[in-house]
Amino acid sequence: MAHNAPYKICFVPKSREEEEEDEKIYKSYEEIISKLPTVEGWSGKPVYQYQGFWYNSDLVGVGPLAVQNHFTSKPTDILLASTPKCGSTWLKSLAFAVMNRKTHLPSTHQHPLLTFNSHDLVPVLEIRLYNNNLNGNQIPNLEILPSPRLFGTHMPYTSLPQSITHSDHARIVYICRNTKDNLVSWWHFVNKIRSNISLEPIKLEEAFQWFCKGMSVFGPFWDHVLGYWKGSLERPRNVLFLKYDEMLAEPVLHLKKMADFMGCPFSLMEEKEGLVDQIIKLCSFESLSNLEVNKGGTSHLGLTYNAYFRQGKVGDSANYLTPEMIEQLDHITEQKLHGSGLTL
Ligand code: PAP
Repeated sequence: MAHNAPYKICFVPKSREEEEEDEKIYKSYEEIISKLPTVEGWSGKPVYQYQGFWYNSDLVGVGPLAVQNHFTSKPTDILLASTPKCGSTWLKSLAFAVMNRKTHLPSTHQHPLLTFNSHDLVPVLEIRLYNNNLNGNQIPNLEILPSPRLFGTHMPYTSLPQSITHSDHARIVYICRNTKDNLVSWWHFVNKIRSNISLEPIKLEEAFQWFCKGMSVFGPFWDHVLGYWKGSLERPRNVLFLKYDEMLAEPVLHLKKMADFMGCPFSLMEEKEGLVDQIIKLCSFESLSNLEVNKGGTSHLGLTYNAYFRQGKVGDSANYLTPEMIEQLDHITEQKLHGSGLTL
């Protein structure tokens, strides 16, 4: 890709003193992390446990701590949250297309989603913006980004900065997915990452064990989902809780719900003109996965973007998991979600 992802403008050149200051700050976070429980994770790199959740050090560096200390939300911000492999690539595409539909008609041949993967249009706070491994110890200047700003995150609800969770205005759209498909999608993704760094693939049984112990990436999966679920019950005007499986079944209904929640509902005229359907088509698995950028472009992990597009279906896990694994996962899910009012 010849041009830079739009978010890169927030890494403005800094003076030598400012650079040294950033470096000092990141070093202090590294020190905190060096004292946390750490094990060798599924990618062959250390994973550390911070505030009850597991983070891959190579994937996020000290990102979560930097987000907590430096990110200040604006009232117009929208945060797209998920635990990995629940449909964030899709959610980001939809939200970006909805929010920017006046400047970028979904039917235009110049739409940014046709040349950028959605992760480059909606950067993840702790992975793209505050990740010292990725950005050479530079703290970004997010003030420079035009409002309303769209960000992604995989951080758990309970670890988000208070400027988001205590704001009357900032909104969060969370997407989750049924446990079994999440596990299988994650397992495939893990093996793509591993093969990229010349590691042997891990067996499904092993990924299953990691997952059940809560040590999947940004896991425990169930605690992550429950955090946002509770947030959506306590602050329904600020947290919208979506399920990938339901969105695939009824995309029109959910896209309209999202647009309402994001404060940019579709007008009757827009609906009549077919904008809702155009956005759904633009962001469909078939359209996005066949774009040049998503077939051949490379992500910050060094993976080609096609790693983010596998099947895009509900229920594929049945082709991989044994009846025993299904029973065990269903049992854990039932136990964990018991009494919450949530089913997955
Ligand atoms: P991430 O956490 O690494 O960003 P994420 O996008 O959340 O990944 O999840 C990837 C899943 O979403 C994949 O599911 P699968 O492995 O079961 O196939 C991927 O195929 C699916 N996906 C990606 N884009 C779309 C889309 N446009 N529509 C529906 N599903 C999609």
